[in-house]
Amino acid sequence: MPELLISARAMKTALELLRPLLVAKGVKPVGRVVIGTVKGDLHDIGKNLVASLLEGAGYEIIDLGVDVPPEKFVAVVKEQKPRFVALSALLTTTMTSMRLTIDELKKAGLRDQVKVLIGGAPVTQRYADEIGADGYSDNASGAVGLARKLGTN
Ligand code: B12
Repeated sequence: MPELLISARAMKTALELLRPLLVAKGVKPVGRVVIGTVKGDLHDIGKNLVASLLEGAGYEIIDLGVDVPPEKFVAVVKEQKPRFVALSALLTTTMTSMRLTIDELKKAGLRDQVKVLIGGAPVTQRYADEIGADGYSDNASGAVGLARKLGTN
């Protein structure tokens, strides 16, 4: 565990240095992504990896951090009009917040405006299908592939 946390911190610092090189100056973003770890969940290493790879692939990232309630996702989708909402969960107990977030997007009449991507260790394609997410991947480069497949703004 200590080694994992130390390497995550090293990765974060390195990515801050690499960010300006990865994101080519003046290039129009290919799409906007709102990303966060769902309510009740504080794990962010995988979410940060996904955000960094998407950013490197030209997406504009709005990172809401961890423990993000469904209402927050809804409010930001309303305001920022992203193409994608990317949800991360690492606990079996917080996976249910993914379903709640999708339900809240539906209630707010926003579900058709965004593609919802989900991931995290306990999440599966079967769960994605069950809750009506648009895409699932078990890794960060897969998240980029999904975003490309599902289209830009
Ligand atoms: C690191 C860690 C922690 C750290 C988190 C630090 C941080 N800043 O993230 C700390 C110590 C804080 C922690 C706390 C807890 N943890 Co913890 N933790 C882990 C651990 C060891 C590694 C997770 C990780 O970072 N993996 C590395 C990253 C790169 O992988 P990843 O997150 O899966 O992400 C990849 C993919 O899943 C995917 N992906 C991820 N998100 C998304 C999103 C999208 C849209 C897409 C497409 C893809 C995608 O791409 C990523 C890159 O490849 C796991 C064990 C494990 N093997 O997973 C336990 C684990 C997740 N934790 C667990 C538990 C129980 C807890 C605690 C409840 C412990 C406690 N009793 O306090 C708390 C919960 C706190 C909370 N409310 O969230 C359990 C969960 C069990 C379960 N079935 O739910 C696990 C599985 C450990 C275990 N075997 O028991 N934890």
